[in-house]
Amino acid sequence: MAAVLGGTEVGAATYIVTIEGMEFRPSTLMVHRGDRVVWVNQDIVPHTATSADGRTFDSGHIAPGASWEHVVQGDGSVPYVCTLHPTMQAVLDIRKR
Ligand SMILES: [Cu+2]
Repeated sequence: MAAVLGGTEVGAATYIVTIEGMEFRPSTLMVHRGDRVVWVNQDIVPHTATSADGRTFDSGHIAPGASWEHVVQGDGSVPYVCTLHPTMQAVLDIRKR
């Protein structure tokens, strides 16, 4: 379940994706364009959140205990992975506002 923390622009929200147990939680997150997503790494190893196309977004290494945030652009279903552990897969489902 994603947490909604409120927004910095009208209508925009902030969502948390927890990385824990070698999984992105939630594995599918519905957001709107312009929303902020924060990936929080609660594992003891680094991870990344990298769009499967390698271009839409790429966190680089997120250290244990660290986080990375990104304002969502684009549209539609955007699969992403951890490049360090390719079995870690999840999806941002991006809707138009
Ligand atoms: Cu990983």
